[in-house]
Amino acid sequence: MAKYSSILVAILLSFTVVQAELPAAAPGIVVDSSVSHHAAGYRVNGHAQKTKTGLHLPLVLNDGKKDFYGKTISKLSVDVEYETSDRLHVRIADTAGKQYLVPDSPLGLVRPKTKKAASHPNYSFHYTDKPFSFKVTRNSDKEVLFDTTGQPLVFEDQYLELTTKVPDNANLYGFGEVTGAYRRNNHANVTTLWARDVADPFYQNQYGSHPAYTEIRDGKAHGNLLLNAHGMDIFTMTGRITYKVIGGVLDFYFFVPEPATPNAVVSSYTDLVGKSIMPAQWMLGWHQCRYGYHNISEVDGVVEAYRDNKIPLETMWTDIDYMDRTKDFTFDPINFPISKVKALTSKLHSRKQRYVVMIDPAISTNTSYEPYSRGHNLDVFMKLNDYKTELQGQVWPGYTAFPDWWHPNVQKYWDYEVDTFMKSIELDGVWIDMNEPSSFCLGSCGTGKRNESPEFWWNLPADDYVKLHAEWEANLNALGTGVPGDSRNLLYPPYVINNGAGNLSEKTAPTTALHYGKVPHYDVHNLYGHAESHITNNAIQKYRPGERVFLLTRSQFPGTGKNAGHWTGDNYSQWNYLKVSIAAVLQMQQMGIAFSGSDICGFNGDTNMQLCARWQALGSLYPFARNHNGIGQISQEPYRWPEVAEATRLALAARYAMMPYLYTLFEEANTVGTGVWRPLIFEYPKDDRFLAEDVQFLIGDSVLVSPIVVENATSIHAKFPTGVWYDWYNGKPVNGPTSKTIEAPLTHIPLHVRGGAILPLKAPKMTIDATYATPYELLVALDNSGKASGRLYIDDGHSIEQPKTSDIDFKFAKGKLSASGKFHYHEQTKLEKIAVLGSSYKSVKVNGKSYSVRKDSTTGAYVAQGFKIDLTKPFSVEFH
Ligand SMILES: *[C@@H]1O[C@H](CO)[C@@H](O)[C@H](O)[C@H]1NC(C)=O
Ligand SMILES: *[C@@H]1O[C@H](CO)[C@@H](O)[C@H](O)[C@H]1NC(C)=O
Ligand SMILES: *[C@@H]1O[C@H](CO)[C@@H](O)[C@H](O)[C@H]1NC(C)=O
Ligand SMILES: *[C@@H]1O[C@H](CO)[C@@H](O)[C@H](O)[C@H]1NC(C)=O
Ligand SMILES: *[C@@H]1O[C@H](CO)[C@@H](O)[C@H](O)[C@H]1NC(C)=O
Ligand SMILES: *[C@@H]1O[C@H](CO)[C@@H](O)[C@H](O)[C@H]1NC(C)=O
Ligand SMILES: CC(=O)N[C@H]1CO[C@H](CO)[C@@H](O)[C@@H]1O
Repeated sequence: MAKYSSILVAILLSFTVVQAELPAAAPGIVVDSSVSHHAAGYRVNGHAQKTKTGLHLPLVLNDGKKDFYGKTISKLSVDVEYETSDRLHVRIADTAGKQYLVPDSPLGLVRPKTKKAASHPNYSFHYTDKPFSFKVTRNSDKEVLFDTTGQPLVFEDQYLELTTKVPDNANLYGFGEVTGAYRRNNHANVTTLWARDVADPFYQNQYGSHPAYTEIRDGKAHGNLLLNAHGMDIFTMTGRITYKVIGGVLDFYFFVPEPATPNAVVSSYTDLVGKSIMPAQWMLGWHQCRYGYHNISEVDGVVEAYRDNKIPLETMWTDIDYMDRTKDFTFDPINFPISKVKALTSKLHSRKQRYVVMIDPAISTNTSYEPYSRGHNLDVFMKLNDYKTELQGQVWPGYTAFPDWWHPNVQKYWDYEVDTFMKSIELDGVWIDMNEPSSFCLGSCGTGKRNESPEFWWNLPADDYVKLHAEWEANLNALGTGVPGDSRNLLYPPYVINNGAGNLSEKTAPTTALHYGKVPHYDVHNLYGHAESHITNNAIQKYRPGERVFLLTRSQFPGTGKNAGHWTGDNYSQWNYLKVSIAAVLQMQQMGIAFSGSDICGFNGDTNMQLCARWQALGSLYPFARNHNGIGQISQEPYRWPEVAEATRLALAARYAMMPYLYTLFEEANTVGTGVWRPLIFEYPKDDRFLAEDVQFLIGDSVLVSPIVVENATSIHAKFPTGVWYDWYNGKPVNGPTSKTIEAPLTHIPLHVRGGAILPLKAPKMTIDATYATPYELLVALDNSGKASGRLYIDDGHSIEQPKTSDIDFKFAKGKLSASGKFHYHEQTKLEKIAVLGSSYKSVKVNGKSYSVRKDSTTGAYVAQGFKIDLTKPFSVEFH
């Protein structure tokens, strides 16, 4: 949830004093003065050494200017590993090994240790000796993908700088988490990565940090990851990308798949960082939440109202409202007494519905609060730079301690708290918020005053806040700007990244605070939420062994997708936020966090009927679909307006009908890595019309969505890729490539099915369980040559281990539909309906028996039914 109103944001901005000589300026202004063009640079010292996995190059510093923003490190090692045929690893690190590295698995990458160099890689690595520079090229067309020639290389303890040349109009996608257009500005822009609790400002640093991009050049794609968790500014300027990083090493991975498709880049990227979590089927149902439900009867009332209004509801949620004085793992004894919460979860479970609540990392330091004393006794909280005193920041319950996810006791601690809590109400899933981590004060404001109740800064008169802030700052400064034994200035590193909050420690833990092993928060800040998602996922697995985990996290890093899903944070109930929610979800798909979505109808500010109707329709198709509202705003459950209710019923009917298709896409995200939602340019990389398209998009490769994101609009001028596209509702074909105005009255979201696709479907019901109990249907959408194909993945829908699964390939050609593949799952429901778009038929022969085919006047399809085809073995049917 958000904590700032816009007035307070204005107060905050008045604090953003920028030191004039520094290259980064206030958010929103790019000042990329490349002083480092005078940098000494490095040269290869002696000979390159061939290693088992690639190449080792020792570097030494040239003569010239140094110590720009830290202490220059004169001896470096370049290690080049030809990890796989499509993945190259180039690490430029200090030879002494003192700089912080992103930890290995489980927090870091999932790669097995490379034993020998890939024998026929798709790329080549080239370097020059003096000054040292390097290039990565793609072998198939000799294209230069990354090139540091003639660009400075700076390597200091608190400042790394490296530049690659790119084409002047490079099509760059990624560098998230950012709110804005999907294709990134390639002319003059800075993307700052420093995890931050803020309500989705455009083009500023926010909750997650992904120093990775995909570039599409002449229809071909490649990708890049800088595996570094430090604060950084990434400048995308005409003709180049410049990284300015305040610590760690230059650990680059290049993804060069063949064929060079954007989807293959995502697949290659997620081979390294980890594949997206496999959700249980119920998680793909509709979710309802708000911050500001006053009591459990109000929550129960929402559940009943959904039912009365015949709108599907799978999962009911509660924000921090349920807690006793906003303390984790507690229940408000008056408004959310545990017995009544338990009664609600029991009722939900009896109706095959679920319940999820929020947990924050910050633990109240109230001395009579047991989760605190247990954590304190296990010594699991973050410390100040004396490595003794607990850090005490401020979050919702007042002064709080922050679990150190790196502490050897923390898993045991969190397992107990999470398990006890979840058991107490048979909770189905957990939502972790505020894990950048967010803190409402600067420094350790609670030290020595844990039993007082601090006021929230935004409730203070501006003058008082200024005084209080000065006091916090003085206390923090008094502790020193670093940690003993580390010469770095951790509070005020000389290079000032473009952090929208100002100094690095604003609104979060101080960068001088220590984690286990005396690791300063400075080095792991961007990993904090990611680490929490790992520890929490483990804890939930112990609570329900063998069951897939429902976990949603706000902060993320490369690889978080293997632990959790993500919602895009505290957006606003405004049309521009409806629009950019699409880019935000596409960005998460590319980063391997397939289970993602935005707060439907908007979080901050009041929504309205028209906006909510359009958002419900689009949001019903988000990979993770949840209506969520802020405190103090008008109610926005879909049944509050008849039009919104109708838009929701229609769009959710499409989602629930497509559930087997959607679930199959999630399985692909979990195994191959491809997105559940895909930008059109990822499927049609040669169609330049789609380079900057971020309103229309695809679900998988077969369903085109053309949503309305503009106030008062009742149609969209939609672009269609090559081939035939059938209207989902009436079957009318559109022949692409073309553009066409599609009518979209208030309750309607245009959807088109690709000719050539076979979609496995179910009949939509009020819950996922009821939907899955209906028979299967196939929608066969023929291409212009009368062919189609599709895939269906089946398992039990909820267990982590799946000994017996089915993976069915459907093919349709010359009137014959055949199913082959793996049929190991004992599927009970049968295939009872086949609908064909694109050709007319009179009858179909199934198991030697003939059934008539009729034309459905609504959907325009030729429909055969009346049979029961077993999905446990291959079959074929013939249409005549
Ligand atoms: C950052 O910290 C310095 C040193 O305490 C202070 O002078 C400056 O005002 C701070 N900037 C902001 C934006 O708070
Ligand atoms: C980055 O690009 C966007 C979109 O072009 C623009 O709105 C924004 O102001 C730019 N940011 C900076 C810091 O220049
Ligand atoms: C890409 O790598 C694979 C695996 O080594 C190889 O089979 C293929 O020929 C390569 N493709 C190109 C175009 O280099
Ligand atoms: C619950 O909250 C609603 C909305 O504020 C209020 O109308 C109702 O009286 C409350 N019920 C109970 C039992 O407190
Ligand atoms: C600490 O918790 C106790 C018991 O819930 C409560 O009475 C007390 O007011 C709390 N103190 C603070 C400072 O919140
Ligand atoms: C939408 O229509 C309303 C009512 O006519 C009008 O007040 C509003 O300005 C329109 N919005 C836009 C973006 O045109
Ligand atoms: C905190 C913040 O950045 N809020 C922004 C949300 O969006 C509105 C409208 O775009 C902006 O005016 C706010 O500044």
